[in-house]
Amino acid sequence: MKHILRLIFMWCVLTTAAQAQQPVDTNVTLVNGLHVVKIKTSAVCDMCKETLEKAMAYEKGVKNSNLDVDTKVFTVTFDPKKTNLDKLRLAIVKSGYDADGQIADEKAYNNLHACCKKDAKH
Ligand SMILES: [Cu+2]
Repeated sequence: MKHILRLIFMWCVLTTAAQAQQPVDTNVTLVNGLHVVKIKTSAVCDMCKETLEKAMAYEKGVKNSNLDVDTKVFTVTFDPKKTNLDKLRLAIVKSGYDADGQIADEKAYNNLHACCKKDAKH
């Protein structure tokens, strides 16, 4: 009986550990130990693309980033040991763009070029 309890205990520890390795967010996929995340932004043009990709290049732990202007989806590859989704979203918000549900920092947004505003006509 003691033996069985021990086995159950071990199984619990192992499954919990395995789950901890998996990304919690459904938007995240795991590729070679790196996390690839898709963040919905409020980017509207190529200038936004440049701004956001540059901002990501300065972010610690970010390996690669690509913004699709048509879909406004920002794909970021990062090292989960060095950064996380919240930090990436914060960096986007601070650049003046919405990130998923989070609204852009007002000051940064006001500093954006006119063509980069959410309601800009293209
Ligand atoms: Cu723009």
